[in-house]
Amino acid sequence: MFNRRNFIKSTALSASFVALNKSGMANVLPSTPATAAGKPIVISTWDFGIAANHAAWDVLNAGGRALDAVEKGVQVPESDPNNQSVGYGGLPDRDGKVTLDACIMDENGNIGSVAALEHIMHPISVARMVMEKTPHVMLVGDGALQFALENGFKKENLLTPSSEKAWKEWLKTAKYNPVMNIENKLYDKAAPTKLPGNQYNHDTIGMLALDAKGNLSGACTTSGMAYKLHGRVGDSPIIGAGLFVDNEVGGATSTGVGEEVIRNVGSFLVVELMRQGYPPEEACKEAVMRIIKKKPGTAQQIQVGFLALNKKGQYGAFAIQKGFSYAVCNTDNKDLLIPGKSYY
Ligand code: SD4
Repeated sequence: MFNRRNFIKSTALSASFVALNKSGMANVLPSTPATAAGKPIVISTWDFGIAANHAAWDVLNAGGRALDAVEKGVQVPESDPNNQSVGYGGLPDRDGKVTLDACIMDENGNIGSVAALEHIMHPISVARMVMEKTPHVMLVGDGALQFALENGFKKENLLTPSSEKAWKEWLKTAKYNPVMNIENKLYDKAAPTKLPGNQYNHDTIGMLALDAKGNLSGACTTSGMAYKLHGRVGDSPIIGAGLFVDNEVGGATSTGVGEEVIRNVGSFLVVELMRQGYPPEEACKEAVMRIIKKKPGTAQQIQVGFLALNKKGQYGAFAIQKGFSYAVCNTDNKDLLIPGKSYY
């Protein structure tokens, strides 16, 4: 149960940001200015989030719903063949199959998710359809594909020649062993623009939006860890891990090694910390610290980043490793790219 003593203990890391007033409630000292009421905002992970935000912004700026904005937004990297970590063009699993994970959450707590889905360009839209047209919240594998095809989605080959080539190169030396966060090692330092994402790491797009009515929604989509075991599911389609939205408080999303995010129910944790009074960046930092504390050895080798947006339009992020970035779009800034702070 929540009590003042535990709250003070759990917020020790954030003492300079959160002060308690006389009644024991948190006074929030925001890390970013609040968005004026009625002013929408969208934020998303990595530098490819800039283009995705533009598509979301078109919806928000026209007075549209945050849910529509995040779906439209993340569709951009999903259909970009040059983005090797989301949707079409994503690096395959170790069997050469491109398998996609995605989820979506709206302002009313509705959720939809697909995992290990093959052959569909926009898994986020299948996830939305699961949310809106079925009594379920999650479909996986063949069942998710069957549902998509029954509902008019087209079956496509998502493995691009360059991703197939990269996979075949990997097969030569990998001994068929999946490697955690291999995306780090795939980064081509000689030609950094060849791969999407920011320095040393690139994966999932997680997007959070606040619309003019003050409602929040979020979306998360990825082709997951490159050369993973066939059937491996990461955090991205798991509500509470890769994404969580509470319209009273805020939303959070994650990128990086999904196993560690799932272990700590990361995005739910970030939102609950914001409910307790943590500013977004501090909430993300605390979630990162839980991962580091639980598995310090593993944490040195991997990247995980959290991104959060609260109900007032304040945002922030924190990652384990350097190199994480996120994109912000609102009335004042269309192409803001912010380097995420990190533990290392
Ligand atoms: C996942 N968070 O599937 C995603 C993205 C990723 O290495 O592949 N990370 O875990």
